[in-house]
Amino acid sequence: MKSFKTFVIASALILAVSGCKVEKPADTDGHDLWFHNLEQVSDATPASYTTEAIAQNEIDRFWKGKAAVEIKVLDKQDDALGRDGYRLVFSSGKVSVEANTAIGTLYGVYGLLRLQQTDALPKGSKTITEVPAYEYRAFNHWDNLNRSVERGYAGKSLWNWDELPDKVSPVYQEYARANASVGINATAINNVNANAQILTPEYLQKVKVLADIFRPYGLKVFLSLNFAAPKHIGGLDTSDPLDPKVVQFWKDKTAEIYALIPDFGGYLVKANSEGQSGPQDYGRTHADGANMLADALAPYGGVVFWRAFVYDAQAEDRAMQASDEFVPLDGQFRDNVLVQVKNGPIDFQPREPISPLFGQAPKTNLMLEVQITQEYLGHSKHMVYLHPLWKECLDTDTYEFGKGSTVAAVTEGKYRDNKLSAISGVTNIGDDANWCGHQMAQINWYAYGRMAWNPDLSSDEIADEWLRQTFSSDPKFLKPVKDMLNRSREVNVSYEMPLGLHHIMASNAHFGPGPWETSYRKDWSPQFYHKAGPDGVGFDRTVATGSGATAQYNEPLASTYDNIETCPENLLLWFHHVPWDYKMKDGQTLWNELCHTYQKGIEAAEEYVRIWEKAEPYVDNQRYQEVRTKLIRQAKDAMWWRDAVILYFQTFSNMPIPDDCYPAQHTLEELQQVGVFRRPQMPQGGARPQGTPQMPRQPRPEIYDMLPDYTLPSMPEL
Ligand code: GCV
Repeated sequence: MKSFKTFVIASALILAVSGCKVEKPADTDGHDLWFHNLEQVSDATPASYTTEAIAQNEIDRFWKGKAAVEIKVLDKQDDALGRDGYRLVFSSGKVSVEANTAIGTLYGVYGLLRLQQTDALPKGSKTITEVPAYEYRAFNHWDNLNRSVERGYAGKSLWNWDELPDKVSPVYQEYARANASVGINATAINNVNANAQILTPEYLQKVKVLADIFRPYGLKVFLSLNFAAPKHIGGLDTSDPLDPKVVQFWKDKTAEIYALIPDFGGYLVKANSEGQSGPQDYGRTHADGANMLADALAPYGGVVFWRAFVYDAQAEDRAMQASDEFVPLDGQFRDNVLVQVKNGPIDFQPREPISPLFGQAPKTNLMLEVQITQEYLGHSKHMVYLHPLWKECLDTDTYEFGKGSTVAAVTEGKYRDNKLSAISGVTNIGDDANWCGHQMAQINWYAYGRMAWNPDLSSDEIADEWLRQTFSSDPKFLKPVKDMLNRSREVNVSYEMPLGLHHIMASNAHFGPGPWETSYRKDWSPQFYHKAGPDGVGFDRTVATGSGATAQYNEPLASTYDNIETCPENLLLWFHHVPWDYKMKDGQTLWNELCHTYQKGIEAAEEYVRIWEKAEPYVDNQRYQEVRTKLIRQAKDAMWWRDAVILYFQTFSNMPIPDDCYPAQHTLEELQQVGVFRRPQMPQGGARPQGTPQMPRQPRPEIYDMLPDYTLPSMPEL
C-alpha cells in the first residue's frame, strides 16, 4: 500500500514538473469557427481587398513555419488544375503555392494553413495536388427578406436588408472567408420560396454590395427566383415561359443583374412545388421553364439550378414523384441547366434511400442537394454530424452505367460530355454569435465544404480536421469526441426513425415525435408514411403489392429493395409493410428490434454527456457549458421520441416493451398533448356574437418549451 502511495505521489510530481497539466483554454463564443486555433483571428483584414492581397495576408499573419511561402499564379496554364485547383510544393526551406488563378492560390493558402493546424505538414519534400470534384460548390440560404430563415435554427438571416446597401456588417466578409477556407464558391442568398422583391432595382443594389464583398473570396452570388416575377414585379399578366413578353422580361432582368454583378452565378428555382408557381401553371414543362431562364443566362456564362423537389397531394406515393416528372424530360434541358435533386425521395429524413432519379436521367446534368440545417434531425438542439448521411448517399451505387456509377460519380459528371457539375447544401447559418446555433453544428458547415471539394474524404478525416482546428488536438480529447461525432447520425436515426421509418415527426415544427398525426393532405400525414395497424408497420413500396417505387431503381438495387429478405434492415420499413412478429436477422421480432434500437439510441445519447464531461479540461468553459446543456436535452428528447413512437405503435402491436428497455415515463395521452397549439375557446355557441370583442390572439408557445419532463438514469438535471 505504501509503495502504491509513493507511486501516486511521484507520478503526480512528474506530471506537474513536466507541465502535462492541461491548461484550460480561454472562453469563446465560437464565432471564430475553425480558425479558432489560429492566432490574431480577429484581425484578418488585408490592406487591399483583392484575392492576391487576401492570400498573402493570411500567410503573413498565420503561417508559423520556418519555410518561406511563395504564392504563384502559373504563367503557363496547367490543365490538370483547372480553375480552382492548386499545388503545394514542399522543398527544403520553401513552400510554393501554385495555381492557374488567384482564387486557386487562395484555396491553396487555406489548404496549407489547414495542414499546419492539423499537424499534417509533410516532413520532407513533397508535392500535394488538390482539384475540386465539383465546379459549383453551392450554399442555399432559405433566408427571407424580413430576415426570418425557413428551417433556420441559428437566429435571424445574416443579410440585414434594412441596413444594406449603406451599412455593411463585418460578418459578410467573415462569412466569405469561412466559405473560401473550405472551398464553397457559390451562394444562393434567398429562400427558394422566393419573394420576387429581390429582383427589384432597390434590392439588386443591396445584392451587389454583398457580391462585391464575396468576390475576392471566389464566392459567386445566385438568386432564388419566384417564377411568377413577371406578374409580381414586371407588370405582365402572365409568367408563361413561352410568352415572348415573359422571355423578354427575363432577358432584361438578367442583363440588369449582370450590369451590376458581372460574375453573377445564376438562378435557383423551386417551381410547381409546395404552392410555388411554375411553368406547369401554363401547361408547360419544367424543361420549358428552365430552358427559358438558361437562354437568358447563357450569354453571360450563368447557370440554372432547377429543383426536382416536386410532389402533390394526388400522387399515390410522394417518393416516386420527382422521377415520374423528370425522367420523361431527360435530354431536354439546356447545357447550362443543372437539375438539383435532394439526396432522398421524400425530404431530408434521418435516413432515406437515394433518390431514384440519380439513376434514371443519363442525359441530364444532375446535382445533389443536401440539408445542412437539421430540419428533421433535432434542429440546433441536437448534436448530429451529418457527413455520414451525405456520404452514404454519395457512395450509393445507382448502377446506371454499370457497377460503380455511384451518386458521386454521376453528379461529378463522369459519364457526361458536359462537364458542368455542382452540389448544394441548405445552410445552417444565422446571426447567432456561434453562427449555427449549436457549437457542434459548425462541423456540418465545415464538412459540407470539404465534401463538396472532395467527396472521397471520410467522415472520420473531416471530423479529425475540424476538431483539431476548432477545439484541441490532444488525443485524450480528440479520440472520444471524434468517435461520438462519427456515431451521432446513426444514433439520431435510432432514437428518431429507425429501420426505415420516416416522416413521423410532429408536423408543426418538424421537431419531436408525432406518429399519431394526420393532415388534410395525406402526403403530409405521419400515419400515411408508417401505416401502422394490427397487421404491422411500414410503407409497402414493392411492385407486387405496393406502390412499385422499388422499380424506379436500377438492378440489382430494385430487386434487393423489393425483396423483404434482401432489403437492408435499416430501410426495411421504407420499402415494406412488416408484421410485428416478423423475424429480423438477429432472431428478434420486429417489435423487439424496434424497442431495442430506440433503447440503444437513448443510451448512446446519455453516453454523450459522460464523454463530454471527460473532455471538459480541453474545452473552454463557455463552449463546454453550452454543449453540455444541449447534450442533456438531447438525451431527454431521445426518451421522448421513444416513448411517443413505441407507446403509439403498442396500441397496434399489443406487445410489451422488453424488460431490458427503460420503462415509459409518460402516457401516450400526455405526449399527444405536446405541441398541440390550441386556439382560444370560442364563446359557447360557436361563432362570435355580433358586438363582442374579438378574442386576443395568443402567442403560440415554442414547441421547445413544451418538452415533457424526463429523468434518465445517470443523467444530470438541467
Ligand atoms: C423551402 C421541406 C421544408 C420546406 C422547404 C421545402 C423545400 O418541405 O419543410 O420548408 O421549403 O422542403 O425544400 O423546398
